[in-house]
Amino acid sequence: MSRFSKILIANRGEIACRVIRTAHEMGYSTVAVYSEADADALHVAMADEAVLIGPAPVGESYLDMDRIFSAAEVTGADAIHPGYGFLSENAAFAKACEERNITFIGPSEEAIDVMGNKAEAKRRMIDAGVPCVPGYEGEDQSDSHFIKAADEIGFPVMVKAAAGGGGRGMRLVAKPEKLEKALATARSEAENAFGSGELILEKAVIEPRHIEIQVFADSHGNVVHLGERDCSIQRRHQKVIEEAPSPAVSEELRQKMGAAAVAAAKAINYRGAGTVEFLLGADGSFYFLEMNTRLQVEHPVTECITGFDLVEWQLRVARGEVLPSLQDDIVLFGHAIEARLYAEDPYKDFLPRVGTLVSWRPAIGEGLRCDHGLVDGIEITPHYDAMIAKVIAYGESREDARLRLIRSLEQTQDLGLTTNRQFLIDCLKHDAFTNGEATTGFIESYFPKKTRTRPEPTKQDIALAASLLFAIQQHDTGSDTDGWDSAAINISPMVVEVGENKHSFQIQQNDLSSYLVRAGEEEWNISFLDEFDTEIRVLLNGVQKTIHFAEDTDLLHIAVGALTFSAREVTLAPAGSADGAGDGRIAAPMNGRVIDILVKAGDKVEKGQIVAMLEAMKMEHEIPARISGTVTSIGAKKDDQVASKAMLVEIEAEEDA
Ligand code: MV4
Repeated sequence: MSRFSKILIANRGEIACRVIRTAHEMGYSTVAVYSEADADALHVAMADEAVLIGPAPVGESYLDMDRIFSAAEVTGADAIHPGYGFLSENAAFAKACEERNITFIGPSEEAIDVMGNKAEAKRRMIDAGVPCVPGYEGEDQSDSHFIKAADEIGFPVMVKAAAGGGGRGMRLVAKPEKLEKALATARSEAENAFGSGELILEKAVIEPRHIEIQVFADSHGNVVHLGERDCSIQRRHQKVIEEAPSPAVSEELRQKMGAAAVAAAKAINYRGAGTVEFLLGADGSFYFLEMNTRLQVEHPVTECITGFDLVEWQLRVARGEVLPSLQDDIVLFGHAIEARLYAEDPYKDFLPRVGTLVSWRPAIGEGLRCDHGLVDGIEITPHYDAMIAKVIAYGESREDARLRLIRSLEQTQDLGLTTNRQFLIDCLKHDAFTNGEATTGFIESYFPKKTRTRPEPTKQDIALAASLLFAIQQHDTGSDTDGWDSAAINISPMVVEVGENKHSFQIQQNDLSSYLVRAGEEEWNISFLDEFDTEIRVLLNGVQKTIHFAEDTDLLHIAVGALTFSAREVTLAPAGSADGAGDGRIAAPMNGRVIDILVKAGDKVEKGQIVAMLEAMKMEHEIPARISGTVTSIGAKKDDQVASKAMLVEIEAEEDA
């Protein structure tokens, strides 16, 4: 049988890390490949060896077979795991591996090929007795034939690209008079996207659930199924939340769908991990949709409820072993839910967001799992998928898993990056999901664009940020220990910018780490207790809580509960006018005592001229004017004890400066 010892993972991100973990556990050595954009990625660090295969664009790196094969050659890798996406369902790649005597950890070239074409796949499934949506998948591609077929099927119908997948090139047609136009656009879209204009027709199933069955086959003729996953919560054919088992599938239905999926795999002589996708109608009828000939993103929920490691199964099958468990020994227990964390903005039409993940702390705890390939400071670039992590929770019941997953997402720290974390929490808390009633229409029905609003921090949250910014500043300048004078009342103005808005506070320091923060009529007593890593315990008006923070140049990213926001101090920032009038406000740079004010109202001053002297941190500080102009007011006098940022001198800029 095929023996291998060194596995190259032709992928990146969380799935590369996932495969490497099991490969190492089983005693294999591993080779990572990476693009220039991924030099600092976790999968590169985890693998025994790593090879740079090219620049960031996928066509010149992860999709380039030649570069992958040369990485295998220089490292002596004798097996390739393709992960998902990229080359995982590329029949030519599977074939090329075989030709080079490299074990492709996946199905045969032929199986990939059959399932790559919807029309061909459907014909094979119908022959195998797998239920398919009534439709037309014949060779006659003329409009007249499609029109006749649609009449027989009955409207509404779906027009789909035979070479398509994941909803691309798909059209819902409600009325006969709309069919010709839909055929024309679908045909040209398919031509452009897949290089083939071949179409099929299907009866449209209304508001279906997306149920898929995990299958596994070895090369000795054994085929099993590992139950279903419900992937109904999607948007634009991108899965968002998946679970196993499905709340809509009874044991009886599971047996039927499982048997159909096993029949599908047997019909094409399948080997390895595969997923048979079905649409499930409200009446319990189910129809074959397509088969994915790879390990899927959402495989962890199946691992949770079966107790199996599916990557281990893949490697065992690839080296010729019999499946570790046969159907009678496969029992499902408990419930698992996975949420996909995307770097995207749910409040701006789910636009992908790039940027630096300043601080990343996945939640840990009983029944929790997080699959990711992230490290602090990693750049999320536009070159690859926006999915950055999968957060998974397991529990005895669906409700146990749901509650754990919500808490896990609330505790996950993804500071610095815009993600869909809060949106995932909102979905998981929605009644339709809670009751197990979500269909593929879930997001459109319950979270339409106009109802999605960004959660905003409260004034109290911002007061907390203001006091933390203040405390960090004092710590950084050393003035928390040297400049603080218990005899003086130090009240500092503090203006904090969050998004577009500025918020003004007065901060009175009561103790080394204790502040009274005021904004108008409101006030908060804030003390900082213990600090650990990126966590700080605060006492806020008598209630202790933990907040998380990370500094990113002048921005402070802060998480209070599930809410994350970023704040910046702008107390001394120019008012914003182009003439820099704000520069005329000369403030104390730190807490201290005024030695002298060297100007008076009405004086003309030159830029750079010393206008005040301050004693702070046991030193004298000369404070210069930042602009030339006329002194308009004086804010302190000799021997005053002043707080950081207190106004000392105000200067109006020269007219013709
Ligand atoms: C359908 C359908 C209704 N009726 N086919 C979308 C992805 C692609 N794999 C097939 N898809 C659909 N095919 C018939 N005959 C509805 C969908 C569909 C869908 C399927 C699964 C998950 C989410 C979906 C969202 C919209 C439409």
